[in-house]
Amino acid sequence: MANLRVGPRLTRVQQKARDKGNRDRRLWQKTYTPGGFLLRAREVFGKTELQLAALALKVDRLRMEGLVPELRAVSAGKFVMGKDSSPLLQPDNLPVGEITISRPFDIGRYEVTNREFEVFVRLRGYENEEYWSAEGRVWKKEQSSDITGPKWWETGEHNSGPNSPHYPVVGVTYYEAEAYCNWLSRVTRQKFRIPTEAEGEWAAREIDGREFPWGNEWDPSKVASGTRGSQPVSFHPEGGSHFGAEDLSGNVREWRSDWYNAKGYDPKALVDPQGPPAGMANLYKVVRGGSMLNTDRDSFTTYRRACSRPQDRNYYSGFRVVREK
Ligand SMILES: [Ca+2]
Repeated sequence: MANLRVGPRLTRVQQKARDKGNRDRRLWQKTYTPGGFLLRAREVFGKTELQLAALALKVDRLRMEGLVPELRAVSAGKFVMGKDSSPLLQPDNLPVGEITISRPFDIGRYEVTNREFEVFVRLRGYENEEYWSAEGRVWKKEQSSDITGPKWWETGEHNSGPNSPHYPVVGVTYYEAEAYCNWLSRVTRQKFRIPTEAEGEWAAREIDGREFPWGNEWDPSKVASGTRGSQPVSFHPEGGSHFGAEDLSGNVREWRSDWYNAKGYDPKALVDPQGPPAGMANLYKVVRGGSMLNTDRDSFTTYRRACSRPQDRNYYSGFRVVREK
């Protein structure tokens, strides 16, 4: 009988190597979904985050984008921040001043989603202290049990957790949002952070000083409002801003990096304002945009301010990122 075997005879060692190569290829194909790649690579190959980051960047930079929230470009520019002629005048909206945003930046098209935040959680971002500010580490230590994810992450309440991938992440303190940005910066070697109040208002308001991100007319159909729970982030594209960021008003309210001063803005801080310095009895961070719990138009104006303690975890609060250029 003729020998029907095709190809050279493989030694046992070569067969093992071939089988392992096939397994790795299958695994690679299976896990090559955005974000999923890093998760599986860590679980299966036991690589550190920095090794993974280097690998991901080397292998395919474009696919890495799946890890990064979708972004929209925002130009530098000047705009009038604050409001002095609202029927419901808020003293914290004063003084009105022309603000310069000196550098263009990118802003998240949407609020950060559970799906995006899940990568941070599963890569043990909560356990890795280097992503956390000193205040964030203190907050974690003060909790009665170890914090390994946002509030309601495990139970799935309030559209939280991995079973609600396209909903905004909620139940995160300012510190958790900040740690996520630090982690994302480390993994991508780019600079991500929480927007300043001025950056967020500029991204929503643009040069024409509009009342709402989409224009001057109040239209509740353009905003996630008056619902008991949050909505998936892509539900209101018609409510997007000039720069293409959506849900800047409504859905979940969003952390800003500035400390809040109820007496208003610093009249001298006119170029890239950062808010009042820490340590001046500031207990609250700025939050912006109103949430799905609100129904009145004023909550959704581009200039309306609100505040929250940085350690607060609410089901109507989340955040979005900016990326520096
Ligand atoms: Ca929002």
